[in-house]
Amino acid sequence: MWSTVERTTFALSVLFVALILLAGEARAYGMYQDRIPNGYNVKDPADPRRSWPAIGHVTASGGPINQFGDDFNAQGRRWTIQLCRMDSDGDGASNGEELGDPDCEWRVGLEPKRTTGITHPGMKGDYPPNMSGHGNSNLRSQKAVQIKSETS
Ligand SMILES: [Ca+2]
Repeated sequence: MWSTVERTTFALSVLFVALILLAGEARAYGMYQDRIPNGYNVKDPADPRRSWPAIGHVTASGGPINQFGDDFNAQGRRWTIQLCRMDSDGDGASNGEELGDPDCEWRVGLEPKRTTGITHPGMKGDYPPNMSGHGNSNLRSQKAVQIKSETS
């Protein structure tokens, strides 16, 4: 059987490896925050005082990939017009509408068109203000009319 010293050494080694893996995960999503509009402005829908840096994951600090993360990966981990137009969480608001790039014009380094009212593109039920959400096509058409009247 293992001595106390061996058990302690093993436990510390496991802890060390876990910390390195966690730090690696944090760095990974930190890098991707620069690649989407308002990547640093996404909040926890349950507590808007808290940020949600791991936007492509099911928790604010990481964990399994959510649908937005899957779509982001499928686009080569870049903000593309296709990713912008998708509604990853199926709430009726496109990823671009949720992240302040409603016209899908944003590129890395630019200021997004909107920096307030940012919502989570990977969590259904968190959608921009003045939007109906829930994927209701009738409500989506009302939104389209609203956007059209704002731009004309
Ligand atoms: Ca959405």
